[in-house]
Amino acid sequence: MSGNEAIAKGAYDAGVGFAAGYPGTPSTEILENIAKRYIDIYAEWSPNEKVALEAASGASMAGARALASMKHVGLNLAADPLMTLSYTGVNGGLVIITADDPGIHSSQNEQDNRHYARFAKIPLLEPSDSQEAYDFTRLAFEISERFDTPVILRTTTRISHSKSLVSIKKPKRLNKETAIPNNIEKFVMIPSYARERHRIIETRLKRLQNFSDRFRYNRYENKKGKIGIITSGVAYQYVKEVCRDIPVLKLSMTYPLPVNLIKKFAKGFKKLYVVEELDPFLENEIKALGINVIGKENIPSSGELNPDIIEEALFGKRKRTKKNNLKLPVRTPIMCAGCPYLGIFHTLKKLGLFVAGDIGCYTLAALSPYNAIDSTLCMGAGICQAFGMEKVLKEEERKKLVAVIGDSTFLHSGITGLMDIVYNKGITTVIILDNSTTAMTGRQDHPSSGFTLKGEETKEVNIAEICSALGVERVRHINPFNLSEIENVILEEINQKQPSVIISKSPCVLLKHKTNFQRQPSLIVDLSLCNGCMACLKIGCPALERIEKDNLSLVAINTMLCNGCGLCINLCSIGAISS
Ligand SMILES: Cc1ncc(C[n+]2csc(CCOP(=O)(O)OP(=O)(O)O)c2C)c(N)n1
Repeated sequence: MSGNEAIAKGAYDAGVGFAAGYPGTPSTEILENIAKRYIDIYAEWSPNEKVALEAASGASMAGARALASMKHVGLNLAADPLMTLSYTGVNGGLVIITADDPGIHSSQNEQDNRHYARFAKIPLLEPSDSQEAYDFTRLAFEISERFDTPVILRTTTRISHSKSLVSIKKPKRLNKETAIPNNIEKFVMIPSYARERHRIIETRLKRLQNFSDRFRYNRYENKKGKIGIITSGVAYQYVKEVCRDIPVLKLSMTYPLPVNLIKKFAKGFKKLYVVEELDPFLENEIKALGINVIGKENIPSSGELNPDIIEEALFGKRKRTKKNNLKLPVRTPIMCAGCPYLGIFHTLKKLGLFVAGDIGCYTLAALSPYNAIDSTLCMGAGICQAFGMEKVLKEEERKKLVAVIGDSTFLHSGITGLMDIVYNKGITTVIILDNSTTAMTGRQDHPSSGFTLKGEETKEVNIAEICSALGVERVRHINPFNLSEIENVILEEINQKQPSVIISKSPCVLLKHKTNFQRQPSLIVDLSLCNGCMACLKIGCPALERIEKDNLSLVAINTMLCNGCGLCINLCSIGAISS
C-alpha cells in the first residue's frame, strides 16, 4: 500500500464514521481511497480545510470517530478551529492528517507542520512507512479518545506516496452510539469555560508525555557505539540505509517527546546527531533538555533529505554512491493542449496587464511561454492582492490589473475577497476560470461541479449567482476559445468604475467522462503555406511543435495531442492551419 492507502484502511479499521478534507498533494488519495473502497464511511470533499475540520469536529462531538485530511498549507486555514479544538477535546476520536511537502514537489511552501502540534498542545504521530501509517492511524484514534484530544498524524510526500507491505490487523468494531451531546462546559468555549479547559490541557500534556515515554513505537535499536542518532519520519529510513549498525532512537510520537527515553538514550555517546527533515523541531526540544546534539549545522533545513545527504553530513563523504553528474533536460510544466486557459493568458499578456494569480493549473501561466501571471501567494489571495494594489495605485494605474482565480479556489477562499471589493467600493476585475473541476490536484469534484466525492450527482452551486448575491453588478460570461471576445470583454471591464467578474466556463480537457465535451478532430498545418513566423507558438499549446524541413523552421501539429479547439487558427495570418 501507499502511505495514503494505508491511512484510509487504518481509518476504516479504526471504525471511522466521518471523513472530510480538501484535495492537495500529497494528501489527496486518502479521501479518494476512503470514498472508493470503504463506502460505509461518510466521506466528503469540503469547500476548504477549515470547513473539513469543523465538520469532522461536529461528527466527533456526536460520538463518531472522525478524520480531517489535508495538505500542510490546508492546516493554516484549519488552524483556527484546531487551536480551540485542543480546548474542547473530543467525544469520538478526532484525527487530523497533515501531509507535508518537503522539497516543494507541488506546493507553495515547505512549512513544517509539526509546530502545529506543539502550538496547539496536542499529540503528534509521524509514521516512517506504510505499515506505521496504518498502525498509527488506528492508534491515533485510541489516543484521541483516551486523552480527550485531537491528534495530528503527519506524513510527508515520500511517506504518503511510497509503497511498502502492510499487515492488516483485526478491525475495530465500535459499539459506541452517536448521540446529541449535552456538555456546555466542554463544548462552549466562552472565557469562563475556556480558562478551565486550558488547565485541563496542561495536565493532559503531562499525561501524554508519560505516555510518550512508554509508547512502544518510540524505541532504540541498539546502544553500543560512540555515535548515536535520533530521528523520525522518513529520515529514519534514510538513516537506516546509510548506517545500519549505529544506535538509533526512532521517535514516532514526536510531540510531546519521550523526555526520559531521550535522556536515557543520550547517555554515553561521543557524538549525538538529530536527523530530521526541515526545521530543527526535535533538535530544539532536545537541546532544551540540556542535551548536546548536532543537527542543523550539518543537516540542511530546507528541501528533502536523502541517504546521500545524510551520509555526507555524518561522515563528511559519500561511501556508498558516486555523485551522479547526469544532466537531464529541464522540462517546465505546461498546460494541456486545448486547455481553455490558453486563450485567456495569451490575451492577458497581449494587453500587458498585471495579473494577480492564484493557485491552480493556471499558476503555470507564470512560466514561459505564457509569462502572464505576476503574483501568486496562497489560495484565495489573488483577488485580495489585486484589490489591495488597486486601493493604493494612481487612478490611471488601477485599470491595468486583474485577478485570476479558478472555480475550486474561488469556492475555497475567493468569495470573501470578492465581498471585500464590493463592500469597500473597489473596482477590481476578477476573472474566474471555471473548468468544472479541481484540475491541478487530479480533477476532484467541488461544490459547483455537480458531483460529490462519492460520484453522486448533487446540486451545483452557481458561481455567477454567488457573485451577483455579493453585489457584483457586472457579471460577464466569455467563450475562452474566442480571442476577440476575450479581449473586448476584458477591456470593457477594466475600464468600469465598479467591480466586475468575468466567468470563463469551459470544462477541463481531461474531464471528458463527466461533461459533454467532444474532442474535435486534430488540426493540421499546410507546410507548403507555413512561413515559419511562429506566431501560433505564442499561444503556448503543447500540440504545436517546431520542426525543421528543407532547412526551414516550420510548425507542425502533433495529432496525438491536438483536440481541435481551433485557438491557433486565430493566430495564423496566412491561413496555414485548418481542420
Ligand atoms: C490551502 C491549500 N489547499 C489545497 C491546495 C492544493 N491545491 C492547489 S491548487 C488547488 C485548486 C485548483 O483548482 P482550481 O482553482 O479550480 O484550478 P484548476 O487547477 O482547476 O485550474 C488545490 C486544491 C493548496 N495549494 N492550498
